[in-house]
Amino acid sequence: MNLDALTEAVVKGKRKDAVELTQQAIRDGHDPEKIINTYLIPGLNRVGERFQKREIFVPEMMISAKTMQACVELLKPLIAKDTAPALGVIVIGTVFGDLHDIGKNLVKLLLESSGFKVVDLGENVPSQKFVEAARLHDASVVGLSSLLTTGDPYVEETVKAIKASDVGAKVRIICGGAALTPKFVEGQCGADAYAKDAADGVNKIKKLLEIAV
Ligand code: B1M
Repeated sequence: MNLDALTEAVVKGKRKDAVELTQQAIRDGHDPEKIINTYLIPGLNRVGERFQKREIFVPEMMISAKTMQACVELLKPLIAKDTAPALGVIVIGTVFGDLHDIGKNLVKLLLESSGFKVVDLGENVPSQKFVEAARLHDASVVGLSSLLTTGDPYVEETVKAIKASDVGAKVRIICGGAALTPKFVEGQCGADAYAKDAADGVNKIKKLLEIAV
């Protein structure tokens, strides 16, 4: 089965087709993580390019995002493993002013399937909420997601607020998302790690916590 049609269905926001193609791919035994990384994410990347060229507008981008989310919902149970949350607590959220949550949700899914407990603060999260949640849940790591370049000041503010707080000495901070670079995250903001994608995020968190990868 040619799964390029799945990418095309995401680009065009054809939710019914995309869901049927995902179901077919599952039946054919395709690896769920590969379906996401090789066919769904590239579809949304193309949507982003078309948006940038003003070939499409926010409503179309929203329809494609919902199409992708419907497919991920089908794949989730196949990725999530029933492991005991023994590896530590990760507080995760998208920074203030940013409503993008698809990437963050993928990071959450992979972390949970790797045995972490994840406290998801959602989107548009003010810096103090990260600090309070880290304290309340005795988190080992706080993860920030940021897709908009206008979110850079909030990434910096949040990292600095956590570092300056009573939990700052204990909690490690990792940041990821299309708007960020390792130089900005680790250099300017002073976070402990930058992650380029969800799998890299899980590996870097394990390294920060000295858990064998
Ligand atoms: Co928006 N948007 N959007 N958008 N959107 C981008 C990000 C953009 C790059 C599109 C473009 O112009 N090419 C652009 C940002 C430009 C910039 O700042 N430089 C943009 C814009 C401008 C906007 C609006 C301002 C548009 C407007 O209103 N005029 C607006 C902002 C709203 C807001 O947030 N305040 C907006 C709105 C939206 C929708 C609501 C329509 C929708 C989001 C729906 C949702 O998330 N529920 C949307 C979408 C879908 C996109 C694109 C097309 C796709 C994003 C996505 O989900 N990608 C995006 C273009 C693009 O990224 N190519 C775009 C798939 C996802 C799996 O990837 O999120 O990058 P990503 O996550 C990856 C990695 O980055 C990493 O791992 C993930 C998986 O491997 N990662 C982490 C992410 N977080 C991590 C955290 C970690 C570790 C790794 O550790 C904690």
